[in-house]
Amino acid sequence: MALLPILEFPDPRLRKVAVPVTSFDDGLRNLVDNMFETMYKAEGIGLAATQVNVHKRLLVLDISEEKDSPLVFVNPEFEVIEEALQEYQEGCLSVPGFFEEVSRPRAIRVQAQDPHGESFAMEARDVLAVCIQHEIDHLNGKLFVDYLSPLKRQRIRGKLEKEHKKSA
Ligand code: QAP
Ligand code: CO
Repeated sequence: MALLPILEFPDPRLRKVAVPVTSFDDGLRNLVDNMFETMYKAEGIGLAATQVNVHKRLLVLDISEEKDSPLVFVNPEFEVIEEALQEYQEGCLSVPGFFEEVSRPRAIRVQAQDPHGESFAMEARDVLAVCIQHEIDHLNGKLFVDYLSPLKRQRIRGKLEKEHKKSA
């Protein structure tokens, strides 16, 4: 297994739209393992392939306290089943150090494939629904900071650019 570098906002590669996964092979399963290792090490609850500069439609997450409930979604699609919005304080491994309230539909139905190409569907609500919507946004080149005011987004961008210059 290997740790993968995580792209950070405002890296333009985070804006790429990921393409569907078509081969369900050992390469894909190795990528999934590396994404989990990277996510757990960074103490994240979700990671999309886009964030590790792989522009394919897959994401991993684990919202459990014990970090023993890994979930993989390949080629995920969702529909809203409860329009009511919930506010949640979101963060992102690609926007380190910043957490802001974002509103999203409270419950969704997700269809996806597993790493072997088997299709499944599930309903998700609360934090799980937030996390899945946040990660699918990444696959479409979208970040949680896009839901904030331009002023807030610009401040976050400025602070992260400064950090990046320091460590460059
Ligand atoms: C997306 O985010 C998410 O800034 C996953 O310093 C977030 O795992 C979905 C993290 C909230 C639902 C609710 C961020 C760790 C992790 C940071 C993450 C940080 C350390 C973010
Ligand atoms: Co994120």
